[in-house]
Amino acid sequence: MNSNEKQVEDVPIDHPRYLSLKHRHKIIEGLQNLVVTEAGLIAHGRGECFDYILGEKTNVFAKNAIEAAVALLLLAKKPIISVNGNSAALCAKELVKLSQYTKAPLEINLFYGKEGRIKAIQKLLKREGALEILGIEEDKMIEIKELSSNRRRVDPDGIYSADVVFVPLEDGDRTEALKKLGKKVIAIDLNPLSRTSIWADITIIDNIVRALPKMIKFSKEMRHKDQSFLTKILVKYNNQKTIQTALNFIIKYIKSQKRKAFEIVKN
Ligand code: PTJ
Repeated sequence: MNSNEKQVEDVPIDHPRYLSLKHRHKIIEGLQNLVVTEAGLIAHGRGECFDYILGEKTNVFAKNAIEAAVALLLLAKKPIISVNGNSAALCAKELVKLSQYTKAPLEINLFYGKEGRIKAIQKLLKREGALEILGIEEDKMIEIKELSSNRRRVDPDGIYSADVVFVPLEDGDRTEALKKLGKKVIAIDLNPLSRTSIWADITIIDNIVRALPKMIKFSKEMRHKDQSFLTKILVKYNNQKTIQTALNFIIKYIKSQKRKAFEIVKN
């Protein structure tokens, strides 16, 4: 047992922040296995902070976005799920399941292209049953000229030719580039003000660890529905409203927590 595994064992199951600590250790384990990059730890911390002020639950605006996201994935002609280090460390199993239900292949696409990371993520996804993984053949990759980061290198059979790209948890420059290429983008991001959130067509403002199991549940239920049923869900959906509702929720939530904190201090 390594020191991280020992620390996980030491977290008591009745600890008020048990789940949050468990996810932290998954990210640390990912760092030790090369799946996660050092900056991924910082990204996770930023996510935790937003999760806190979202009440650490899937709010109604996130649930509506999840339903619309699944409808869009099921309606897509060529959907793709982009996988990075943090999403693989936290939710490899769920990504594989979602890929199976929505028939959207998985493509590994990393911001930090460190030696051995693609192999480490590939191994993790395979262990969870992934059959087809794109983004792993160096020679096959082509570049998106709208993007200068390492993420510009994409698979011609995946992100490059996809009409709908699902980007759980990532940095903002790519969503903007994908939109410029005429693709529809679905994002999961706890920060409603990030560039990813603002540029995406559908922004799921929730923690990936809660959002993905719900996406799987919706896709199981919705995958046999006809096109007009799925289209109606999309037509009703408004992403600007989602972001505004999330921001209003945060303001209200912080005010209510402030009142609670004062009551505790007074008593
Ligand atoms: O594995 P790589 O090399 O592709 O790199 C991945 C990271 C995440 C390091 C890279 O994409 C990055 O630096 O991302 P940013 O710019 O820090 O953005 C990450 C976004 O994800 C932030 O807006 C966070 O609030 C959000 N976030 C972090 N953890 C979660 C999350 N959103 C949903 N669920 C989370 N668990």
